[in-house]
Amino acid sequence: MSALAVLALGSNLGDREEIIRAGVRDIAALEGVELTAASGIVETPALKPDGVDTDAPAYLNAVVTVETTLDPHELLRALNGIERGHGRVRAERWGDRTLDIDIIEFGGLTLNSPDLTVPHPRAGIRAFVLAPWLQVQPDATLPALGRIDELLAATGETPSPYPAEPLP
Ligand code: A4P
Ligand code: MG
Repeated sequence: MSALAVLALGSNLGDREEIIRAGVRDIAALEGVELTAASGIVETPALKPDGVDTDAPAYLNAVVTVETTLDPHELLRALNGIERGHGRVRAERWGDRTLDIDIIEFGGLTLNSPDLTVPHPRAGIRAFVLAPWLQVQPDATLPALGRIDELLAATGETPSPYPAEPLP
């Protein structure tokens, strides 16, 4: 049995483009994971718990889809391992980071466990997730929220495409 999962990558420290690129390569190399699509890269100002922080380094974000035989928790552990491999240090909530990989969607499942909430609870209001996601799954929907093209329009934001060769 395999499931289609949607993963979002973000980086605002270090060589952001190379880190996103290496993160996608690492995901593709995971046992039990096949990369099926990758978006372009977008650049947006850092969103902090108090709002947008233009003094913090800006983020690059991208979204990939994978077909996986791992279960959601196995996938989360594998992704956390990739983050650690890129020097991720967890200090403050929504703090600057070399690499963040979030599970946005997993096979249409709804999951609420202490360490994993799927779909990602904030995906539906984040243009930096919705815009690249729309590139790889134009007809995607979020349970209870609806079509991601309409959710993106509702944010009123248009993340800037970041000039880069296609991922990975
Ligand atoms: N966790 C629960 N559900 C999930 C999920 N679906 N995917 C748990 C991944 N992890 C999930 O995450 C904390 C814990 O969430 C994990 O240990 C995992 O068990 P974290 O990566 O350590 O910390 P975080 O990312 O700072 O926390 P959080 O609340 O997930 O942050 P968000 O909401 O992902 O926001 N601004 C821009 N422009 N671009 C960004 O990408 N990202 C964030 C992080 C803030 N501002 C940003 C961006
Ligand atoms: Mg995270």
